[in-house]
Amino acid sequence: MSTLTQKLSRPQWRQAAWITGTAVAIFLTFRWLPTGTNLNHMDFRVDARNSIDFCDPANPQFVPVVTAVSPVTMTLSFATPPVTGQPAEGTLVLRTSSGKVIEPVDLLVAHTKLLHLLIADPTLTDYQHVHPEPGRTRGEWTFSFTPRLNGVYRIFADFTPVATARSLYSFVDVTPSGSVPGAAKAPAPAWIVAQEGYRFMLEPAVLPVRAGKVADLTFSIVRADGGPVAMGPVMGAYAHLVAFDDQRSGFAHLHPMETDLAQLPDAKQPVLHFKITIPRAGRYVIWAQVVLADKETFVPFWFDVAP
Ligand SMILES: [Cu+2]
Repeated sequence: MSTLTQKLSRPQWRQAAWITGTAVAIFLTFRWLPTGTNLNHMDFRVDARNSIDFCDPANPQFVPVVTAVSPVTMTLSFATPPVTGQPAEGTLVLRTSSGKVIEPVDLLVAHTKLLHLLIADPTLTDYQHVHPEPGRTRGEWTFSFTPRLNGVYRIFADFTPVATARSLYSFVDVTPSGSVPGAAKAPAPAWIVAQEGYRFMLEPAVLPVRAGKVADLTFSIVRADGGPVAMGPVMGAYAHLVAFDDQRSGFAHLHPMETDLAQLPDAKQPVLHFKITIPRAGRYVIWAQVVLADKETFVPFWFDVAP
């Protein structure tokens, strides 16, 4: 009989048994408790040369979502087929390249939401930004949007997996039936837009904006009547900018340098600063999203990027 067993008295044995039992119970409890995401970074790996690069929020790049291979596919279904001009109730499922569905527990909250949908019509004159909610079935997300124009709508998904902690994207196209008369047409390039009693300005520090060069943008608003501009937070910032190329091959999601919501922008002429790098020359639109006097407002700035 080993020396240890000889040395331990009955109470000591009982104590050792208690400690071991408790340790096993704690271990099993932790094993049993949901540990958050069951996905790991391998679920987000794609063996393709042109796979999507995870995006660094500090240095927003334009991501060619359509041409790059994403490790996540998005499927979409509607309660009833979408019709132009009518609300469409959609259900989407995100699946990793390993076939696993992506649930709320698998995503980090980014800009106050788990999942962002950026929706645009072919002319990029109907841009909408919606936030799906988890559906009743695991892996399902539900949302609603009203296509205002004709043609093939592109729905980009923007999310941040817990497993990678970096933004990732996917997209799907949907064609509402029905149509509205007339063809929408993108306006001419302009860095100043008058809309809803406001003047919106987006000023690049250097013109023209050149491909591959960081562009410093200053966004500001004044009221046409000179009154105060009541800006409210949207997705944890005072403005969000989303840039698309006119082919909708991808986008860049920009957030202001001014991240402290306690720092209210100037009431007369609020000013926010952004950075963007656009890899290729061409025609682009930046949609600015702000909340003014509690009303969500979207403003398009069309511009050309020089080679
Ligand atoms: Cu969002």
